[in-house]
Amino acid sequence: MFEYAPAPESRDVVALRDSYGLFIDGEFTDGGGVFKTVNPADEEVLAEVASADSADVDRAVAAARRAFDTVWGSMPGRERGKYLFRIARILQERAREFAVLESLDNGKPIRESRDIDLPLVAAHFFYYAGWADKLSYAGLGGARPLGVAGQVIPWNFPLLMLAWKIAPALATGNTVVLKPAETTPLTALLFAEVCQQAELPPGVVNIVTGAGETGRALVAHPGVDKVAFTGSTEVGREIARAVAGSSKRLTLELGGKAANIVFDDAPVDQAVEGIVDGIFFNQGHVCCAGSRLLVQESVADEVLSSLRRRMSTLRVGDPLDKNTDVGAINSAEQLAKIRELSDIGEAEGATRWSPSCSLPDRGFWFAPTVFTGVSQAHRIAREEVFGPVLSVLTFRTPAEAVEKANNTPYGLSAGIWTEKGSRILWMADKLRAGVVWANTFNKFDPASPFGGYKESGYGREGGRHGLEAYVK
Ligand code: TXE
Repeated sequence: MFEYAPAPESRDVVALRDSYGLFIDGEFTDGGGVFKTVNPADEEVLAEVASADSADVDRAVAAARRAFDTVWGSMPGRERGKYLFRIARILQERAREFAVLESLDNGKPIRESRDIDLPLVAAHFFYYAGWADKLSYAGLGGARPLGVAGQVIPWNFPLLMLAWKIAPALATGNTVVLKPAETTPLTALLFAEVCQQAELPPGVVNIVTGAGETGRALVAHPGVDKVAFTGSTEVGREIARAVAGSSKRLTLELGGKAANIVFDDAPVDQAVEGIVDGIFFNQGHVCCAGSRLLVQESVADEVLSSLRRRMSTLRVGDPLDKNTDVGAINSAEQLAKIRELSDIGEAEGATRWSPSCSLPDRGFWFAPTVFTGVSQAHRIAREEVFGPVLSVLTFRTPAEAVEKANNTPYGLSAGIWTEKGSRILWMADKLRAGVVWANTFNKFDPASPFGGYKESGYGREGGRHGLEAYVK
C-alpha cells in the first residue's frame, strides 16, 4: 500500500452563492421553481438553483432569437471570433476557480478538472475562435447560421460538453439556449458570468437550468432551429421523436460500450495504463470509456495480474485532494445503477474483484472493479454501466477480436494495443466505432471529430466536421 500526504486544493477559490438564477438575455433571473445541487463527495447542499419552466424557456428562446436577428447572425466572422478568443482567455484566467467548482459539483478529481477538462475547454474556444472568419473558405455550404440552437448536455463533463456545444454554434453565427444537467449546473452558470465579463451581446448565450422537463420544453420549442444533445440513448430516442417532422436539425451523442483490445505483442505496462485510463478516468462516467477489455488469451493472465497490481495503487477519495485518482460517483441514482448492474454481473456468474480501499462514509462511492469470466451474453458486457466497472473478455485471433468488439448496439469508440502498424490499420477499418485509438486511449483534441455509429448517435462534434452541424 502506498502512503500519500494529503494535498487538498482550497475550496476558497470559489465564491459559492446560496442561490443561482437562470441566465437569460444577459442577466440572471428567477425561474418557475428551484432545485438543489449537492456535492456528491459528501452530500452537502452546494446551492439552490432556479429551475426553468416552459415560460422561462420561452423567454430564453425569444432572447436568443432577438440576439440572432439583431446582432449575432449578421456580425462579421472576425468580430464573432474576437468574442470567442476573449471567452477562451477569461476561462484560462479563471481556470482554477472553474476546476474547483467542477470537482465540487461533479465529484471528479481536481487533477482531472484542472489538467484535462479546463485546458480542453479553453482549447475548444480558441480553436473555434480561429474558424469564425474562415467559414466561407472551408467549403461549408453558404456558411449561413441556422438560428437558435437548443442544446442539452449531461453531467459527466459539464463544462467541456458546454464548450463542445457552444463554441462551434457561436463561431458559425448561431445563438444558444443551453440546458446543463440537473446534478451539475454550477459551472455553466459561472460560464454565464464569463459571457458577461466578455461583454458578449445579451441573448447570444442563455442558460436554462432544470431537469428533464426543462430539456423537453427546449427541444420541442418551435423557435429552436437546431437541437444538439449529449446523454442517454433512451432520452436521445425521445428527442429524435420530438424533433421528427419539424425542420429542426439534430445531432445526438449517446452512449457507448467500447472495446479496448490488447494483443499479445503490446507492451504490457503501457497497455495496462491505457486500460486503467480507459475505464477509471472520470469514475468511468465517460461515453467512450473502454468498458470492455478484450485481451488476447495468451497474455490474459499476465495483463490481468498487472492490471490488479495497478488498480491497487489507485487512490479513491476526496475529489479536491490532488493525489486522488478516482473521485465520487455523480449521484445516488447513478450509484444505484452501477451497483445493480454489478450485482447482476455476479449473479450471472462473472467473477468480481476490487482492490481493498476504504471509501468515505458519506457521499456516493464505488470502488474500481473488474469482472473476469464474462461472456458476451452477460448484461455487464452489453449495457453501459457508466461507472468504474471493467468487463474482461478474451479472444484468440484478430478476426475474433473484431467480431466481439462490434457485437454491441453501440459504436462510439475503440482502442487497439499492438506493435503491428498493419494490424492497427486493418482493425481500424473493421471496427464500427466513430473513434479508434491505437496505443493510447481517451485522447481528445478540438481539431478531431468525435461521434458515433449505430445507437451511439449521429453527427460529429469537433474539428471542421463540428461546424457542419451549425450551418446551412
Ligand atoms: O441521462 P439523461 P442520465 C447514460 C449513462 C447513464 C444514463 C442515465 O449510461 O447511466 O445515461 O443518465 C436531460 N428531453 N449517459 O439520466 O437523462 C437531462 O436533464 C430533453 C451517457 O443523467 O439522458 C440532462 O441534462 N432533455 C451520456 C441530459 O438530458 C432531457 C452522458 C442527460 O440526461 C430529457 C450521460 C428529455 N425528455 C448519461 N430527459 C453520454 N453519452 O456521455 C432528460 N433530459
